Amino acid sequence: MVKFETAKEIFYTPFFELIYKAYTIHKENFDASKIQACSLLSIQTGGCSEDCAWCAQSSRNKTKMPKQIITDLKTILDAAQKAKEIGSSRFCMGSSGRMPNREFFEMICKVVKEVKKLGLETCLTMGTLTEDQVKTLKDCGLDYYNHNIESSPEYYKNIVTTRTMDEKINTINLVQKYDINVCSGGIIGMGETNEDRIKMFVLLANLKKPPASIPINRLIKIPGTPLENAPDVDTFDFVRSIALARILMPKSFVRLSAGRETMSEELQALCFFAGANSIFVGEKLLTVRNSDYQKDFELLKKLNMSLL
Ligand code: DTB
Repeated sequence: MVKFETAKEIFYTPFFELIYKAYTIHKENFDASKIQACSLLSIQTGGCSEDCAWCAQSSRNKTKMPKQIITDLKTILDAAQKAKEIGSSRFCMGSSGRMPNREFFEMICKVVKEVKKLGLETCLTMGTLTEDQVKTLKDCGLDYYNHNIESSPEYYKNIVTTRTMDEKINTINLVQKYDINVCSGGIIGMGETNEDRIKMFVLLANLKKPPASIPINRLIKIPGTPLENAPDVDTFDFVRSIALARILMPKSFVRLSAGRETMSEELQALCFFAGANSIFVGEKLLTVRNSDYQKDFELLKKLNMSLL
């Protein structure tokens, strides 16, 4: 059981000592010259009934993104093939909405099986799941389910009112019960304090099993969302957050996720040093442009790093 006070002490360790410690732990558990590449595709976009303050896809936000669904299997498999060709090992598929409906769910199971045939790991993110749905996803061979806790339980209430943290944890527990790998992390930069960030990582570390993947996103301030004018995150606090995740969850992949397109190469390098060992590659995240993947690969080359 990780205690908040212990995690806080780690977070506020003198900066270089902190990242040195994170790097040391990283090297003990991983080949620190390797970066995992994952790609994203939004299969159902927009029209979401939830009110997540950061999200372009909520119908309650002024972004007013109409619901769009890719129903054509070939379009999805072409995207997966492209992801594989550029070097991704995992294909992550997103669907907006509180919970998948029956028809969509059946289609997605077929998709998972087909994507796996391409030799890619599969990950889905589509909100709250029932136990039956989790069971079905396991039977389909789904490798990972992404369900972020986003922030501390206390701060979560300020940014989402249509879903509780308990509901989130319930889905995560179900996913773990059926032995599907959990991908869960959060967003830094929604106006939360460092204490909230620390609490988020403590909660993740204290799950029945720490998540196998921990996406750490730096908020993309999307115009029309309530967080469009959120204050900038202090760069060193961001790196401290990465280092804390690495130290508390040494065996998990820590993904430097959304927000990389506005990070300098130096900041990304610092994040890798602090223990981040996974990125999203490809033209798009869910609704927003991603960092240029050719540039990503050039950066890895400059750092003598390569894809896993
Ligand atoms: C995660 O933590 N980040 C990804 C993935 N899990 C689903 C999503 C990033 C989305 C960035 C904003 C957008 O494209 O709309």
